[in-house]
Amino acid sequence: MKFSSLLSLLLGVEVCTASWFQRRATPSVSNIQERDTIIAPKVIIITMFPPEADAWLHPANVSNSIDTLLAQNITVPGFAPLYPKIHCQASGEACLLITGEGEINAASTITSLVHSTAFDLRHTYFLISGIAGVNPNQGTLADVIFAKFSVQFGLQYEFDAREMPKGWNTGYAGLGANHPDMYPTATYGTEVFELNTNLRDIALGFASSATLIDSPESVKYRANYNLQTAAKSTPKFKQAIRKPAVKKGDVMCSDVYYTGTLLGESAENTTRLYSNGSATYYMTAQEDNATLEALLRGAAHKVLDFSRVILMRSAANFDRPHPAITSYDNLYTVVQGGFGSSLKNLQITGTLVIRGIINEWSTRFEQGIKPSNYIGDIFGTLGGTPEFGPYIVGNNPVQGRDVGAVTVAGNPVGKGKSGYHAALRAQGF
Ligand SMILES: *[C@@H]1O[C@H](CO)[C@@H](O)[C@H](O)[C@H]1NC(C)=O
Ligand SMILES: *[C@@H]1O[C@H](CO)[C@@H](O)[C@H](O)[C@H]1NC(C)=O
Ligand SMILES: *[C@@H]1O[C@H](CO)[C@@H](O)[C@H](O)[C@H]1NC(C)=O
Ligand SMILES: *[C@H]1O[C@H](CO)[C@@H](O)[C@H](O)[C@H]1NC(C)=O
Ligand SMILES: CC(=O)N[C@H]1CO[C@H](CO)[C@@H](O)[C@@H]1O
Repeated sequence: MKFSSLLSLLLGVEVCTASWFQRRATPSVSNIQERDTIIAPKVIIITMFPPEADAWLHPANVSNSIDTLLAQNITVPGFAPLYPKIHCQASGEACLLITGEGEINAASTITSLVHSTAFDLRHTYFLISGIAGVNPNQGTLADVIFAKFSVQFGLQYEFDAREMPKGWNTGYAGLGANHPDMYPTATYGTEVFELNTNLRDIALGFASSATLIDSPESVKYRANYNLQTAAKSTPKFKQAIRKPAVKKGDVMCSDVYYTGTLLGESAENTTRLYSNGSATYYMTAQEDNATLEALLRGAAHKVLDFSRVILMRSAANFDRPHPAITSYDNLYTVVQGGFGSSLKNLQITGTLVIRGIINEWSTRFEQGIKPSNYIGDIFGTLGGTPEFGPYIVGNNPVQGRDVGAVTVAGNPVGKGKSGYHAALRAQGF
């Protein structure tokens, strides 16, 4: 290629970039300039796809539903191509956005929100509101949970189960680990997030007065989980066969939409392992730790307050089959009837939470709800010491702190028995 044509190519790219920028940026800039005030929402509802949003945007006949969220539609540069706008009440008190599904969409959209000049998010509560799969050992169709932890399943090594090493119960092991039971030795920082439990409990309190919706199909379908194994007279899935309820529970997030008993159990194990036994996998999600990572980065720069995040998920389907059907049937053939009721239950319970926050804004919520537990990520990016993760011996890449631990053969090991054994295994003992 001749130099001149290279130059013109480069210039061409430049011109292209400029016109792209003008085309894309102008509408949003003028959107921002047309308003004389920056919006400081009290609550932003974070949904992932249109059915979750529609439950809020068109809340027909729900008593006490909040004022319409379609009074202002504001384009935010960087939002998903399919969902370019955030929707707000006329007052700006509550807004709603759709991230798009999966972790990449969630992280990109929330990062764009965090850096938008149209909003002041410093006092905003974030209500993540999405449907989920449910672990029948923990809960049932149409349950609504408020989470303390979100754990990331995807950051693992994976063998196809047909080729997995002898003696393994799953094809997955943590990054850097040489066995499924071993704590990962490589951490990306997004494996585990912990949220403000004082706020979680207040939200749960508001939501508990809700009368949850259920469907006749779900009533019938859940009963299948009552099947008893020959050896035992008590049902294996006690929680799966009760009526839907509002509960505490943790989220396991994965881009892969898996189905089946073994992957479900593997996710239970990973959730326990990554959180050092603190988290229990109750609901699935495809976005939450991406959303939480983007919010955490905003919080690290004081753009928003990570103690104001509420994670709510409602069960649309079971993650694994009942004892009489296959995993294939669980995904493809059975009618579980939880989709509509889980969507509705998020809106019913979430409305109580939002009303609670707005009603007691000046007396309680404006100044924030102080957490009494650790909040943040595995690195301790926001300060404090997580009860999970490997960073306790001055090896923290963000904080470099040293909170003391024992050493095996010159190598640092974690607190407790499992840390000790993991370190031994890692060294070939
Ligand atoms: C916002 O968008 C919705 C459709 O998504 C529309 O019905 C509504 O009128 C819009 N609001 C305004 C103020 O334009
Ligand atoms: C989960 O962990 C338990 C206890 O260590 C083990 O018995 C089981 O096989 C594991 N399940 C899977 C699918 O890895
Ligand atoms: C978590 O467990 C791992 C081993 O499983 C250990 O290395 C680590 O130190 C533990 N973290 C904390 C905070 O106890
Ligand atoms: C969030 O968690 C899921 C499931 O554990 C994981 O696959 C994903 O990579 C995590 N996302 C981020 C951005 O860390
Ligand atoms: C089922 C139900 O209550 N439907 C009502 C919803 O609200 C509209 C408008 O107020 C009524 O016309 C419906 O009867």
